[in-house]
Amino acid sequence: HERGASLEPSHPLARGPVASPPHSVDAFVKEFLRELNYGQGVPLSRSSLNDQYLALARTVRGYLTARWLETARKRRSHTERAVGYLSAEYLLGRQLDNALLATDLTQIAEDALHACGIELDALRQVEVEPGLGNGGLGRLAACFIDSMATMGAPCIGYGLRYEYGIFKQTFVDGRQIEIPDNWLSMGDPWEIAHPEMEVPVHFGGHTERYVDEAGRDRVKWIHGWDVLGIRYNYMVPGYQNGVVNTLRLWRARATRAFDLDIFNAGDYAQAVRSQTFAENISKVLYPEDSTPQGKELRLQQQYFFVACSLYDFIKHTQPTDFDVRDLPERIIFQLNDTHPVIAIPELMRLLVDDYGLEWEDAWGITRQCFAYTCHTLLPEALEVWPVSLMERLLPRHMEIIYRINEGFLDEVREAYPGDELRVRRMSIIGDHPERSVRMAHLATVASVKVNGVAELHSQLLRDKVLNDFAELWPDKFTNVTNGVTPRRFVRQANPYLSKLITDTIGVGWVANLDRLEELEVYAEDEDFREKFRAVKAANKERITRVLQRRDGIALPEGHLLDVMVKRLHEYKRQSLKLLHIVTLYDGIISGRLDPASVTPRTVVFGAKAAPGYRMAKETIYLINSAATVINADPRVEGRLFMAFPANYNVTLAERLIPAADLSEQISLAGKEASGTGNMKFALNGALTIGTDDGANVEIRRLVGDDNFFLFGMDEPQVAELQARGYRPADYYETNENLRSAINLIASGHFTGGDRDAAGLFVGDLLSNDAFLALADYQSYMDAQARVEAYYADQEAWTKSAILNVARSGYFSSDRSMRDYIDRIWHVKTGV
Ligand code: B1H
Repeated sequence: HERGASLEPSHPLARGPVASPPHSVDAFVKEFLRELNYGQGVPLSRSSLNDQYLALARTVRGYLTARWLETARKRRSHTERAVGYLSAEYLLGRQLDNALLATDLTQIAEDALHACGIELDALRQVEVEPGLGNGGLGRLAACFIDSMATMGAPCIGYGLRYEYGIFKQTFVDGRQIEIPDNWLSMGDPWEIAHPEMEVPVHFGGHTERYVDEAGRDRVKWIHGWDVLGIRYNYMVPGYQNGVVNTLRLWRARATRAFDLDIFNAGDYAQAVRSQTFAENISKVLYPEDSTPQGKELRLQQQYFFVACSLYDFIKHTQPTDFDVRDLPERIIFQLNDTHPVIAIPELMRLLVDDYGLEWEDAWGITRQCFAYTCHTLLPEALEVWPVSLMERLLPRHMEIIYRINEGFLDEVREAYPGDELRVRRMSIIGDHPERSVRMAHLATVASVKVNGVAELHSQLLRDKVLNDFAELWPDKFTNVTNGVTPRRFVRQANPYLSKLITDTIGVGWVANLDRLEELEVYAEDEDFREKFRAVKAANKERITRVLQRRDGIALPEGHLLDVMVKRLHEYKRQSLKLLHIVTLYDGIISGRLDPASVTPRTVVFGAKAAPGYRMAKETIYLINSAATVINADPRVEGRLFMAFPANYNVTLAERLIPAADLSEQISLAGKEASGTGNMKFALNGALTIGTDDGANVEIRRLVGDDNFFLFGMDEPQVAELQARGYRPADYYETNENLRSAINLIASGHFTGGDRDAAGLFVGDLLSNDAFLALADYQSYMDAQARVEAYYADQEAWTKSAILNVARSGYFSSDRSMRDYIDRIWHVKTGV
């Protein structure tokens, strides 16, 4: 206990970083026990599983922190351009395994825990996954930041630290019930809070004009109310490369000034209530996927996180003498859909009002700092905000948007003199049904590049949704096909397949997925095929254990495993999948189909419905009802089985996808922007049955027609049928199997005799069917018959499965990031 010399700020130890603890079992045990004893405050002998998990997570976090500090130090020493990924969602999934893999500590941790009498696997189960996203869009953001770290590219992810993530789904009598996801209740060992780093964010009020000392006309925003943004850092480790990037999520806290006024007025209760009001901003993730709800709180969330992020980037990551005119050399903000698009007027406001730049100069800078990714084609999914709401909540931003629009419409009029219809179509302000801001137009006008997320999607964006803009600025539009991280979705999720691949071609594929090509020749190798089948079988055993423990579901053995997991949405057509199963079942019980001729098949569904989406919830209820009846019917002779485990999430995906034989990607052509589940299945050796939609098009082209079950209309055929006038009843009347299946559902057979319970579903199919399920029904049934025939030849099936793996390296999110870097961001890697 001697007194050491005090450290000068310039001393190497003060400048950090401190070296990582050594990679040895002994060192790990020591660190772990230190976290348990002095962090959790318990001795090993009295520690709970949660204590042990938290101590383990903090131990691993320690190893990451050393690399994180080092990465940050290196980044500060140069001025390379970085990517600021702005996303309202990050669907991260569990962190522990990913962190262990990135630091190559899995074996050491296992041995170290073993020495303490603890099983690593038991601690893995304790982790609650952070579900800060809805589906594909949020998961994509998580894959992208993983890839950026693995490529050593400078990237900060910015988003919201929701106190409640995507709801937990349970079923009561087959109906979805939502339970709040209180994911932070046991403490989150992965976050590093910085309550002292407060960013003020303003709302409401009005604007005033004034003349500054230099005699220039300026605008002042007199704020109505404020909140504070509190910084939470998460580490994003690259795969065994020493790089750890940052994900920075914001939590809202009431300002002190805000409630002090009220305290002083003597109303304590009101003061506490207003605190709650401010803190509501980061309270909960909106559970709508693909269909924004236009709620005021949602706009507050969007502006809140974007304002914090821009401020943080300029004030906290750049040197104090930083000149905002250099922003385009330092940052490119990627807008993950329109949710963060309010960042555009916010940057204009900072440059013009706070930094005193001239409008034209500020606009010149802003136009270089953003790029926009569109994730949809559904017209109802394009975000708009009523002008009245914008004026009330963000009056200065509304003025700025008007001015941006004026300049833009001048440009349009100059390019197309006299074409006022076009001007109206392209305007950032729409008039119907009420005056509102079209966020996709604002994003397109201000961005360097606009991209879709798969080839077909980008083409439809150019040709349809944003056609006027593509005509005006053809070079602005580009495609970047989505990808998924092979670290989480192959290496971690499928250890058996990973071992087989590594034993065969070496370990390089994990960070260079193109190397899977080297597996191609092994499709012809009988011994390899045998091993590949053994991997699938082992994964099926694993998912059987998982579903037994998690849901009490007993999967039958030896079935074709047919999986449809994704958000419940009409355009994705879970209804069509249900019609397929009911047709088989109906055939069996009516004697038209010999059960012995049906390929034994288990269909697994996973899907959450937005809480307010009636049709989606009815579909869930019908699937559950059909499962109960079909699974219990002895006439089926065990050849059909349906499972619908509740609460499909990243953790379940990691267990389920590696076991699948057949991947259902059956959206109506032209509706699914890309899909990313489709890629995860192909990479894990499932064959796809799918339409020519989203990234399915590219999957089929790469894996080959012989290894993909294509069905249904393509997009031009869909457009043509809709133009002709689609009548679902025509298909019902002329297709006997279809009619019989629908009649069986309508009769109440699955709903305990209650015809009304199936009424909404059946009524809509027969009279509306907006996504043409009936039109694609026969084609889908035929394709399923081809699946059955092909599955009977296990050697052929296995060959195709291997070729799916070997030819899907393109779908690594590392490749997506490479494309963004080359075509849009132009940032350096390996730093
Ligand atoms: C996708 C969304 C989405 N597209 C609004 N759009 C949301 C829209 O909370 N909201 O209001 C949330 C999500 N999500 C998906 O993005 C596409 O449907 C998929 O096809 C695509 O693969 C994925 C990633 O690009």
